[in-house]
Amino acid sequence: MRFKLTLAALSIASSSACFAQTRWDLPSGYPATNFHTENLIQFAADVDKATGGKLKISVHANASLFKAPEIKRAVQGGQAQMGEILLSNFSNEWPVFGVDGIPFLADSYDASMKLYKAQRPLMERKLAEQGMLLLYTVAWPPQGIYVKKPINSAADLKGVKWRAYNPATARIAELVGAQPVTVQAAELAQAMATGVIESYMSSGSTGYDTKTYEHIKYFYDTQAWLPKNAVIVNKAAFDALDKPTQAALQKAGAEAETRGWATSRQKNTEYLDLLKKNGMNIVAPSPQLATDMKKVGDTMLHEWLQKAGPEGQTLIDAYKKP
Ligand code: PCA
Repeated sequence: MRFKLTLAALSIASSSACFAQTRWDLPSGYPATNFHTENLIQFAADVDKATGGKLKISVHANASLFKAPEIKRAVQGGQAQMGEILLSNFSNEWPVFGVDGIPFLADSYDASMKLYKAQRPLMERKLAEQGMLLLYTVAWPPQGIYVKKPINSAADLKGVKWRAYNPATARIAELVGAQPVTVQAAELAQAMATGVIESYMSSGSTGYDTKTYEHIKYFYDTQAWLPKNAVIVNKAAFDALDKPTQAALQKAGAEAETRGWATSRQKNTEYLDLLKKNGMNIVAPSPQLATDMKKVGDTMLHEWLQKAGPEGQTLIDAYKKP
């Protein structure tokens, strides 16, 4: 008996020595069926496979582990080893995080990718200062206006209860005279059901995820900007991995980025079709509404440049360079 126990203890000790398994948490703010989350799950499966099960990443969808605006700090503090954030949620901390939330600065997938390339080196530096790594980003589909009644101009949005998801969408509300209330995606369906909000700007993706068509019948396809989610990693947790595991994580991240951008592009039209099937009117903005929203964008770019200073100007110049 004693001999057996010793052998068992020995075998456990030796197996854990050559097979140390690491478990990471990956909080995200969006539902499990959202394309960003599906991409994260695929990423985690790829890492599991590439490391032979050495690094197990658990994706916690729909703000179940941390509320969306808290995920960045959780990763920085090591409460989560990695996480998915909406970059423009952090524009008050540092304007560069919010450059992809400025209306009509980059309003197509190609422009958005170009903006990302100009923004990425700056973000890598900032996140490194904060003890984190930028693994990858994926753009949301272009943002349009969900509203209960038909609108012809921005003036028609006056006094409307408007859901904001970041400082930029709150600023848009102020500029058009709507009443902003900040509500994260995980609470959006409830905010519509209880009448807390009656309008908002977002993608077809979030409109579909939250069954917006049950409460709101119009989507004005302004294609105003494409905000990005970013997947970030705690640097100390990363450094504690062996080299092959680090390489596997980075490779799976790069693949998730390519796959995510392609899926976003492809699903954009699918989501709009699904909304239509569920009774939503997908409307092209009138010339007046388009002009009004463009003006809002011009004001916000001006305000952003004032806040971001020379660093911001350099970023915009790099983006605009042909
Ligand atoms: N969906 C997220 C952010 C941008 C988007 O398309 C949301 O509405 O919260």
